[in-house]
Amino acid sequence: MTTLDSSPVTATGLAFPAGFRWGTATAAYQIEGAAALHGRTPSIWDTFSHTPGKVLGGDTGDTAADHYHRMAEDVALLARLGVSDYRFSVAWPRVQPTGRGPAVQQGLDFYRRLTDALLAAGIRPVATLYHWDLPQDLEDLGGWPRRETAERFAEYAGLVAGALGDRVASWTTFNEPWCAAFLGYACGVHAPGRTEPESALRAAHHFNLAHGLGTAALRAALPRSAEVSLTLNLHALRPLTRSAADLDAVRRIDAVGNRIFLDPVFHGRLPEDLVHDTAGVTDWSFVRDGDLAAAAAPIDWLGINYYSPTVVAAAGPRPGPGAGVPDAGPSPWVGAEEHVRFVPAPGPRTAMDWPVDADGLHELLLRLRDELPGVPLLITENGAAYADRADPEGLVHDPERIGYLHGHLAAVHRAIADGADVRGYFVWSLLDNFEWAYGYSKRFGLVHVDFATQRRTPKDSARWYADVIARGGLPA
Ligand code: IFM
Repeated sequence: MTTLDSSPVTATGLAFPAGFRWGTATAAYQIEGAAALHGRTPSIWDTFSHTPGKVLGGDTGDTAADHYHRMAEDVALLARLGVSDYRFSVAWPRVQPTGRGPAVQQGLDFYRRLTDALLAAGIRPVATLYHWDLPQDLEDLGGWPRRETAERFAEYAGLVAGALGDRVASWTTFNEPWCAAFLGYACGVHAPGRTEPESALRAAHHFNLAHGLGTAALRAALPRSAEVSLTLNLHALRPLTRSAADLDAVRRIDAVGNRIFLDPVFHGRLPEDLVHDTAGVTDWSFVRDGDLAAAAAPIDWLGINYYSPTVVAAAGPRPGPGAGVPDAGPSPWVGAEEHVRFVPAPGPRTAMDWPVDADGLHELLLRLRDELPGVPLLITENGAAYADRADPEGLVHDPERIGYLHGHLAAVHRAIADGADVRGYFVWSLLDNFEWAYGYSKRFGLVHVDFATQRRTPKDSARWYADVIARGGLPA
């Protein structure tokens, strides 16, 4: 298999360490389609996307990028990129439809075929067990705010590891539990669309618990050499000013955005200030003895998903009634919402309206270098959406994405030079896909997908990334 027109390997500009893992990432609901095939039952995202008004344009993941049927073509695209690793997620409702009981073999067979094809192409499969698609049956019983969901997850983890552990050596329990807990249960812009602040805190705790129980289940089912990890979308926070009030606003967002996961998973404790800040919402009595020790089961690396930094300031005086300020709707920042405001960062923006700021990634990596010594890091997602179009020759020119990726890879390189133990980098995403509440309106792929025909067209950024991988770094 030849790589995508990469230029010959010449002198490198910024060389990455030998063995650096180069990859791309996807998630099941965003690409697979085949939503009702071979025993798969609805997940919370099927229900949510089929609820009018929840997803832009009424888009659903019913067909998505039809990866379920085009898996071989997509693995061939990965091989042409020359990646060493591919990060994908397993759809829980495809392999254990009701969230309990035996696995559906046809569901597992899909992931057996996928991982076999990856291994045949010399690509290491990196399997994420949960990228937001909870079986609807488990949500109907209470979802993540209910403790039993964590126990169900551990059973599911053991079941998938038992089936795929002979071919998958790299595992991640959860992708971005912050989004699943707070966007799903506090502000409701993600599935299951609930707006219950206490439920969001319960969900966050049960994600930590499920991560720990799931890690134990994976270790029990996998060979000792297997890696177990967790991926967090840590917020790279900056105060607007160095004032005490702005620094306190950052502390609050750090507690409910970052330390709510970092402290249990790496230190076996809850952040005391978070417990204090959220006292009006919950007494945290749902945390039982032993839960935090379970959450702190050792892992092999931490995955970081980074897109842009967050600038935070203290909230100003609240406008009085009739001040003409629109109601912003429920906030995901439980316990902090009254005290903080978010300030748009300056500079260029992606199609998501997210600022392009690679320094935020460097800052985050140095923070983790200092706070989590000895924990290897992988950038499990980084990328950008732009309004890509195929030109009459069928080419997709995406210079902004190349600029974005180049800048962020340079930031990773700088962080490594500064002592951060970063072992790999995965572009989000391989393919244009279902971007959650934005439906198909945002394109993150290295490969353009025409959703009417499912035709795949590698963008210029795919050729650029293949060249970076072939060189082992950024061109001078
Ligand atoms: O598409 C998502 C992905 O599912 C999780 N991380 C952020 C991406 C872009 O929004």
